[in-house]
Amino acid sequence: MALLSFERKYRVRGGTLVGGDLFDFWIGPFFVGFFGVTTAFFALLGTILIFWGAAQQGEWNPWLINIAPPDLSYGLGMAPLNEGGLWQIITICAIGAFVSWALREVEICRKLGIGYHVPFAFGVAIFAYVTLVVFRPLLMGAWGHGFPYGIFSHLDWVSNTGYAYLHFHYNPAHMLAVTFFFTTTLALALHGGLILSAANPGKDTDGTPREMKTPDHEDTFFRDFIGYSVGTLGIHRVGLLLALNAGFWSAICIVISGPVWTKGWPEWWNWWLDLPIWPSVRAAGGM
Ligand code: UQ2
Repeated sequence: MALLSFERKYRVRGGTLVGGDLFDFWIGPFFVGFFGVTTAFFALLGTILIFWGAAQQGEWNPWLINIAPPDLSYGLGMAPLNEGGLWQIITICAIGAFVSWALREVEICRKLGIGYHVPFAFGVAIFAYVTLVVFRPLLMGAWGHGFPYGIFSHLDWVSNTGYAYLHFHYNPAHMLAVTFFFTTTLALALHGGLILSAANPGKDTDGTPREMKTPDHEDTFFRDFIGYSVGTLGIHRVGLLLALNAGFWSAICIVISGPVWTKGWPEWWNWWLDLPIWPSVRAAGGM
């Protein structure tokens, strides 16, 4: 792939966290760096182990491949490879690859002298994953509480885990997470629509194409519409805030299920009925 003319200016040495100049080079358009090497290592090893595990089981239907965590009886110990040990090693590879990927983002940010917002945002996604497969299993005393790696098997895990708490939609942190996911899509739809509307203004009545509009048109649309514009920078702050909260509350809603609350989630709402503010209700026939 050809080097774009403006890219030469940004292909500067330095900014690495590890390895000094040793891995400070590009392969085609891709910055490598120490963490590019570790990303490739962990991603490749983890992927190979998934397919090796599938081969051990004789399962070649991609929908049905399933690498399950160890039985609960193994607790927090290591398990034999074909009894969850593979899941444990693959989990280490996944975390190794995700964290390497985030640190490669950090090195690129340092090279360019920009903020760390992208690796921070990816860090929240990593936090949600690690909460599922490390923090919650640790708190509950067995790796078997992690979720299995497989297309249908992970769906079954989510369904079973939800029913174990009777009705997961009554989980207040789950409510927050879902609301943030939906609001993220609302914000992105508004933003995407607004930008494209200004960039594609259509034609005048006589058919001559209109020139692209400017951000003040974007502000004016929302001022006319709802009396308020959050602004061109503000919408990106709102978007990042919404998206990070979606991932964060996802992690919270699962880590409190078990370690903090073991009953059904509908019952959690009894705190409302248990408030000492209600008049006592007499037995039938009273008043
Ligand atoms: C905006 C603005 C943009 C935008 C959008 C808005 C010019 C290009 C989408 C409107 C957004 C508002 C009012 C906030 C929405 C908040 C939530 C929680 C969905 O004003 O400035 O810049 O893209």
